[in-house]
Amino acid sequence: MSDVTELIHHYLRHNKKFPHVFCAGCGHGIVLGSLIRSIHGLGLEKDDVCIVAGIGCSGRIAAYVDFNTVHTTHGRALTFATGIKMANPKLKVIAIMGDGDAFSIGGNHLIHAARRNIGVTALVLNNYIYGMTGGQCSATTPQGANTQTTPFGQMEKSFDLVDLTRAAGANGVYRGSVFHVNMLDRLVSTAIERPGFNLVEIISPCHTQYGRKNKYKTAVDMYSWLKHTCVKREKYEAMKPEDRKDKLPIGTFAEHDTKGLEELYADLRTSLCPQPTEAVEGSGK
Ligand SMILES: Cc1ncc(C[n+]2csc(CCOP(=O)(O)OP(=O)(O)O)c2C)c(N)n1
Ligand code: SF4
Repeated sequence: MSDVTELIHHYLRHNKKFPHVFCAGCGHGIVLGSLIRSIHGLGLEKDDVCIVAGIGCSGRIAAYVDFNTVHTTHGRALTFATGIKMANPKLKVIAIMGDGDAFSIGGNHLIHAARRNIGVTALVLNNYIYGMTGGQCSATTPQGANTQTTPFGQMEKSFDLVDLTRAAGANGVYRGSVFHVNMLDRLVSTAIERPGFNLVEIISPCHTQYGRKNKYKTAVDMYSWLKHTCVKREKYEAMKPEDRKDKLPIGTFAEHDTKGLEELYADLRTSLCPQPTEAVEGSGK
């Protein structure tokens, strides 16, 4: 059995939940592979991990992997993830969300999860659109882009997920792309390993709903765009401002070692009650 087949058999609910729903060429399948390789590479046991997802094509990933999994409601993955982490801090809790899920309907939960620095890894699969429901615009749809709900071009400005999450106080902020898979594996592994709230924005193209309305008719067109648009952060910062136009930096944007909320909470409990009181035999207590 090849290494890849072994991983598939070990980590996927391959005999229950497949065939998958992703369109051929969708970036979300590449993220699924990266997630599995990262968890495997970190040597985590399946029961050490809890995957929490919202609703969307991206959210289907939770159904396919054989960890503890919770497929929650649209926009609320981080609320469930926060509760799970506070109840069982030993779990590696990973929330998987689309841009609509995380930054449109779920935007409020996202900024507060970052502010609280709760020990959750957030993987945001940004395809600039609501993929599952037919291609409505989201909070990350670029200005001028055509969508089902902006047939004359998006007029609103879009969020920069890296800037927003960094400003909200997350410990770790990263951006990767599904075209740059080795780097993506490294970023996802780092975000899982580190303390506090760590977010990876993953540019994961949807040619079906976004690309075909915006001059990228095929998946290949979208991957070619990723190849030419994404540049490593260090290289991007060394570029002249006029050369940065239409480029997207990828890599590490923030990395702090602050304790996560669940660790601060455990410290507080210890300080309030240094030695657990033992029940006195026969006292009924
Ligand atoms: C409360 C609620 N509102 C709206 C919906 C409908 N809905 C399901 S998925 C989705 C958008 C998904 O887009 P995104 O999160 O970007 O993920 P993608 O499908 O692009 O991966 C919407 C609006 C819902 N299920 N629940
Ligand atoms: S609609 Fe878009 S996001 Fe959904 S599976 Fe197809 S390509 Fe992927």
